[in-house]
Amino acid sequence: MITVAPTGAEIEKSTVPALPVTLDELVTTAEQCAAAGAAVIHVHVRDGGARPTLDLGRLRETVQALRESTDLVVQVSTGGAVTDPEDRRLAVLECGPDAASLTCGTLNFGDDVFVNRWPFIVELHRRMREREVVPEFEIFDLGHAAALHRLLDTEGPPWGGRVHADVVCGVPGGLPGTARAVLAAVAALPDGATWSATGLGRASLPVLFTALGAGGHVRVGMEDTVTFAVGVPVQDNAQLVVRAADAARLAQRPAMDIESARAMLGVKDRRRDRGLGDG
Ligand code: KMH
Ligand code: ZN
Repeated sequence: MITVAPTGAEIEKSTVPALPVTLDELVTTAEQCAAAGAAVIHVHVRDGGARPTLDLGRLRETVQALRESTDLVVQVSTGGAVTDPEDRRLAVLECGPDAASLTCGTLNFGDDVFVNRWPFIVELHRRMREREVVPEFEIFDLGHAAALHRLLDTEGPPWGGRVHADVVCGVPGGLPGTARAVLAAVAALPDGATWSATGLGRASLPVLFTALGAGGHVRVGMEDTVTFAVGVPVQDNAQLVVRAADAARLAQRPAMDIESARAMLGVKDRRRDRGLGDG
């Protein structure tokens, strides 16, 4: 399963003009990435000035537009930017997504701190279950895998009953971008969990190949990677999805289609909400 994370909250449009920040750019990106083999889109939105925002109206409009234009699983970020307060991050769940990220602990994030207090993690988990939203548990460090065990032991399974985690490597302050780090984190996940892996920057390819070799799924995109090769900027998100799909084919693990991904993650089918009357 290929997830695309096209935008993120950290990269500036002024330094990376190919970053999709408007609704039109995001929809075009989603269509291109779905055609290239992506099954899930991890969504951050930007405001009119291309700054990260958690504006609920903009999020709702985005979820709706992505659902109308593709069959991709729409996963919104509850991580936001490191400056976003907890109440705004919780409110993201009101935009009607299929899935949402749920980061399982605090870590240094470059020069900043990405704060995820235990009571906040529990609240996100409870609200996702109430709203029938499937979490993707973000594991930026080994202790986050231990926190995931604690969460499931004390609060029970997420909505849909499946546990899917994303191992994120290469954040300065988190897991390094090595095969060994990916495998250590995966070994610490709950039994039966499915997982994907994400590598930032120069960690992209080692992490991609490790995930393919170790039976995992992959996340790629300009949230994490804006350099395609030494000295070569990424052209667009589809280029990264094509590379991941090519690598998966080479590994004889071709990209999972969207319907299989929906079944694996156990997402609720909200596509009739798109108003096409197609049931
Ligand atoms: N932007 C990071 C602070 C997520 O989307 O859930 C958090 C992040 C994780 O990107
Ligand atoms: Zn994100």
